[in-house]
Amino acid sequence: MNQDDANNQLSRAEVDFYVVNGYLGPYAAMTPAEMTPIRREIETRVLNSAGPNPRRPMQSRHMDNPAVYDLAAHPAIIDRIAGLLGPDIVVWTTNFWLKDPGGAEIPWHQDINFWPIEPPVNISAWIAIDKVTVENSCLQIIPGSHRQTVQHMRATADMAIHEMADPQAYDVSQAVNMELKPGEFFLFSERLLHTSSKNTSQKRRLGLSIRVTVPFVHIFQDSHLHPGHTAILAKGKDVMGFNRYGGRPNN
Ligand SMILES: O=C(O)CCC(=O)C(=O)O
Repeated sequence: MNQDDANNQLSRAEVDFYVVNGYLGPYAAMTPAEMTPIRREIETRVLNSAGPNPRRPMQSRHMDNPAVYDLAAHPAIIDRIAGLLGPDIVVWTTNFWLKDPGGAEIPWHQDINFWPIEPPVNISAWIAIDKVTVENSCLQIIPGSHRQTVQHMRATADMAIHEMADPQAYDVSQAVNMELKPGEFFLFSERLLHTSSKNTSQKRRLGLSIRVTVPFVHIFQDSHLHPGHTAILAKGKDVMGFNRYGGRPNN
């Protein structure tokens, strides 16, 4: 085992922490200096161009951009998730979260309320492309909230997504801010309650969510994903054959 492999192995205490709290991290996949050219590539070749999903330009850019593919398949992320989900690992989609100054609030929600996967098994890695602080709307999470499924209801018109968790179902005084340097990420469960406030600063906030599951999960191509969508078999093998995989794009 080389040093990197050893660093990406989760300890028993880290696994226990994830089980109890539904999140883990932050960890560094790379330094802020290493993230600088990747950020430039994303600014010039991803944010200003159409992606594979005609309705969601920020989604599944691992399919058309090699730098995004490399982030999604990064061993610092995938090997740690393998420490929780086992040796066969699928990145089923990716999504950029761009919040310019003035960008709208993402209300408290559990991701699984929105997703086309069955059974509902997922760990997300949210990796910071920009420096992300309370000032420019870092994610907030509620540790332990992944242990129950919460009812969702219609969100208000000023929010960036159409449904939100029932406000009676959680206690915001328990919220933790996930401030990250460029290249840092944290992991969280498909049921962990999370939010990000309106960006009232003058600083852009850009991050990438990498959605990770296992081969026995069906990825349905409903209205969330476009026809022709492909996932990444990031580690191990798929003996089930339900899902479609693509390789690293070469443009
Ligand atoms: O970046 C954000 O503000 C929201 C991210 C999010 O909801 C997610 O990654 O599931």
